[in-house]
Amino acid sequence: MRLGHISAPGRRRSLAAGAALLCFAGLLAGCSTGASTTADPTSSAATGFTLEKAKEQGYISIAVGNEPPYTKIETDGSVTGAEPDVLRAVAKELGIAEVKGVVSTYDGMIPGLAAGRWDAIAAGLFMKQSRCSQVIYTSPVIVSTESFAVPAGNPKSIKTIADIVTNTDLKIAVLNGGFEEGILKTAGFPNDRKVAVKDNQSGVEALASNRVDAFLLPTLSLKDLQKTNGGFDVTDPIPDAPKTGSGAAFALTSADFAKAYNDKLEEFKKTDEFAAILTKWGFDPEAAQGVTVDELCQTEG
Ligand code: 6CS
Repeated sequence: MRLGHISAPGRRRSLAAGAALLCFAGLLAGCSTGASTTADPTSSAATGFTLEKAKEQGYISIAVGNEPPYTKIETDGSVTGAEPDVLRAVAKELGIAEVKGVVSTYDGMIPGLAAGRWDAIAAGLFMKQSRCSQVIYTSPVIVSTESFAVPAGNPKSIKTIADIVTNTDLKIAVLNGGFEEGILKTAGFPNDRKVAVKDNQSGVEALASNRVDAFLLPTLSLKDLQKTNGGFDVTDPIPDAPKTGSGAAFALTSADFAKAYNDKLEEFKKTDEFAAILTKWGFDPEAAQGVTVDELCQTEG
């Protein structure tokens, strides 16, 4: 669900009530958000995350992938990266002092939100149809690109999604349950040439050991991995990959908080501080301007 569909207060409450009823009904028979989880009755998922809860606990907990520059857990345990830093600034505007990061796989983030393991997702969880139906996405913070990690010199000239579909000798690594796995599925890429890996280091290692011909991941994430893993090149952004856009995501039962957060975010996106955060982490702050959740939620998968 996206905030653009929440308009008049009466409609918003009816949407929130509807979502809560939907989710509560789902919880009785396995949560309706599509996750087979049962939320702790006292958790945010069961009752919805609220500003009152945030102020009562003194923080907002967020699921992150620990994949710089989108998200990063620092050595002292603090959470940074483009998305958490934006959320921290907006949460401060709401009077919430602290942000706590919980590392999760991308495919575990929405079920974990439904189960109340965290209050929100701020991870670069790219918007697409199946995700947009299970959470409330706020205004896009990041719009970025995808690339291939390839052996030095790109000997098989892998540059586009069409290249890997038509060259039937190629094997491609993607994160299990990640956005890129959906890109392959939408493109009709055969599963017997896909290698699903559990984390980014495994993807880089699969490439280094010649088990795959390329590793598909966001451009800036691959460039960050190059700092600690030499021996591969990062292709230019893939021209025929879908636009990757992300923003914070909240449980369907948290419509009121999501609306309050999004109103502050829309203002924050106009500030120099927003631009400074995006630029610090290597993103183009202009890329998200003018892009809507509705547009990004059209992405198949
Ligand atoms: O949204 C996702 O699933 C993808 N997002 C990022 C920031 N990295 C890889 C992941 O597959």
